[in-house]
Amino acid sequence: MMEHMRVHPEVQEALAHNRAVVALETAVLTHGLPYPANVETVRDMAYAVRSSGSVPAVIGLLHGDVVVGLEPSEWEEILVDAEKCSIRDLAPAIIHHKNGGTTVAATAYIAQKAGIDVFATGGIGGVHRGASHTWDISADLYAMASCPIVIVSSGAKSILDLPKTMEFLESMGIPVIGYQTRDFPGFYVASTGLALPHFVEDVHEVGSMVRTMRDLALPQALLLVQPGPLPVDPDLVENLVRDALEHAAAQGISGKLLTPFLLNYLNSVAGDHLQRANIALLKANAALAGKVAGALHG
Ligand code: PSU
Ligand code: MN
Repeated sequence: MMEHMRVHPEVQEALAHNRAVVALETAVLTHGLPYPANVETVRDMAYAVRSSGSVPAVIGLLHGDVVVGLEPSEWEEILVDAEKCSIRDLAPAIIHHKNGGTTVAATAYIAQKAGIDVFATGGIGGVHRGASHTWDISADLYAMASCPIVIVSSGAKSILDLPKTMEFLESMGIPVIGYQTRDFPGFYVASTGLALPHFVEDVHEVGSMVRTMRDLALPQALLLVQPGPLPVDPDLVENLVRDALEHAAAQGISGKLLTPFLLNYLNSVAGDHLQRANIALLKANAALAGKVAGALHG
């Protein structure tokens, strides 16, 4: 156990008895959804994990403590005001006693250190459009190369350069596995037209793959992807993304602020429509992650 890490007793108990636990990310909520919709969403995600027979562990930083399994009474405090914490932000945020929403990179790292092997999120970070000039490539991709954990997501948003993101995943040796799909989903969009190299039909197959990766001592995460249940029209999304990117460029937004800026822009101009799709896929991914954890620990 690390000095700066606090694990919820229920999560500790489940891990000690080899029962199914699912980590839930918080940057997607602190920086991807407005308050108070983010509080309702984390509650629904935790409920979805429990309904599929697993214990939820919401991960984030509270006053500089890395918390694995935030209490419902603590959700509000983080979701109303927190910094976005990727891996490089962890130590600075801890020593300055900050609240933090942890990204896919930071959550995968923390969860895996705590002994959790399944994690649910919305979309992963990836290679940004224009990366050949900006070098903006999410730390999520590097973290996935060295954190052996199952990450359940709906692919990546079309704010990114998705073909380059897929290439990068391949270079890093990260298996991208379609859950009952053969196409890489694009978050709001059910299919990006990018073919997946591998797919599975049920969670038992995922369990077998994970056990095989362990047997081979592979260090990578397994990225399991499924389309969201409320897909949005691809042309609509593409137009909004182009708009959002133009606004970001005009305002000189870059670095860690870029992803939240684009997400907020999409949420604010498209209104309910995209937000409903976003929330629906987060719940669906939490439910699937609960089943995957059950297959690994049942
Ligand atoms: N992509 C999404 N939704 C999100 C994020 C990315 O479609 O909410 C969030 C996640 O928390 C992800 C992070 O880990 O942004 C990646 O940020 P960056 O690109 O700055 O690494
Ligand atoms: Mn970035």
